[in-house]
Amino acid sequence: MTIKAFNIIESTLREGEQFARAHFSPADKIAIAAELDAFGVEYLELTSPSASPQSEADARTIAALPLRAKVLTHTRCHLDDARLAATTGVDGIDVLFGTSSKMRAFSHGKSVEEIIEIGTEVVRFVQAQGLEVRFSSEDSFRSEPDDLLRVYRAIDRLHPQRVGLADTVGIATPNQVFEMVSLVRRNVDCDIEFHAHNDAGCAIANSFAALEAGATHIDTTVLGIGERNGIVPLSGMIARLLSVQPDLVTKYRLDRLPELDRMVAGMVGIDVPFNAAITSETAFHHKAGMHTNAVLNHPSAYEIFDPAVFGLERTIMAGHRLTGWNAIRSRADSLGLSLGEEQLRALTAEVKRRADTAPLADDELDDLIRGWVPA
Ligand code: HCA
Ligand code: CU
Repeated sequence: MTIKAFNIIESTLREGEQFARAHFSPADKIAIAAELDAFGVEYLELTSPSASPQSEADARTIAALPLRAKVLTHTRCHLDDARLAATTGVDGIDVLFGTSSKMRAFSHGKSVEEIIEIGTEVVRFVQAQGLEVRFSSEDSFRSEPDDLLRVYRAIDRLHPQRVGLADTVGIATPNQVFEMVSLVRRNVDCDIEFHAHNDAGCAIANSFAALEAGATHIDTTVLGIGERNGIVPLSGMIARLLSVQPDLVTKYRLDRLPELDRMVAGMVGIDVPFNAAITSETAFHHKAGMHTNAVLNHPSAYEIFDPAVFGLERTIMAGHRLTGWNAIRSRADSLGLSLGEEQLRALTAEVKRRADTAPLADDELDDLIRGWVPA
């Protein structure tokens, strides 16, 4: 199925701030905004100015930067919050209302009619300020589909830029997302945004299913940081699309991803996760003999992306017991040494014997190779 549109609502400066270890200084926020803008995201989403005095000041600062990306802020669906947000100079406001029975019972206590009434008032207010508006329902997948559709249809009649579905608790499966987004697609004319949490490890798969069903905008954060274990990681979403439909992501500066992930990881005091798509330290690292042999013949044997696209290089690990003679030969070649067939096989056996105790560091392996070649 061909995906027609893909826009990123990059929420590191909103959802990302909800990550347990995040506390971005004003300078951090400016650096993140600049890097994401250089990468080419379409939208930046900022914490609500109602959250704290510094959040308000930072929203004004970022809204005033000369960025290509449109700047949005995210608020409760409440006139007071929208009024303040509209004074900050942002291009648009993403408003959020809880539609699930849990939210209606335990949080705001409003009926579907009241949600529509308040939603209409807030959406109209934002539109009257000449700003973009998105209306989203929190916890969409634990809301009654009939309630959701009533709300979305009523809001769609006001012609907002987008309605949003949020899998706030990360409970949805890809098939459920596909069904639900397809249903909403048949019922509204405006664009559709999707926000996926990663509690069950499905955030990227769910967002991809949403795009296949006709969603147009996906929320991401750098490294996926967010509330609990976070949302869709930007690099992961890019990897998913690049492998399926590259035309959707060649508009971005993919070579900036590694630095972007490293920068934000540093700011929140974590390493780039070992299993991050594209930017993990080992994302293009090959180890077992069968793998290294084939990769040395042709990288595409075990790589779906060329690391050069991201400004990266592949690495081949040779000094361990799973190694193969092709990897050892390649290492010897890189030292300018050429080994005969028998020498090579004997050397490989020796590496395996020694590395059975512990892997050899590169310089240990190189010393062994040099010593193996007769002077
Ligand atoms: C939350 C809000 C939100 C909002 C998503 C959206 C969520 O922190 O509960 O506006 O689309 O996950 O529901 O991040
Ligand atoms: Cu969220």
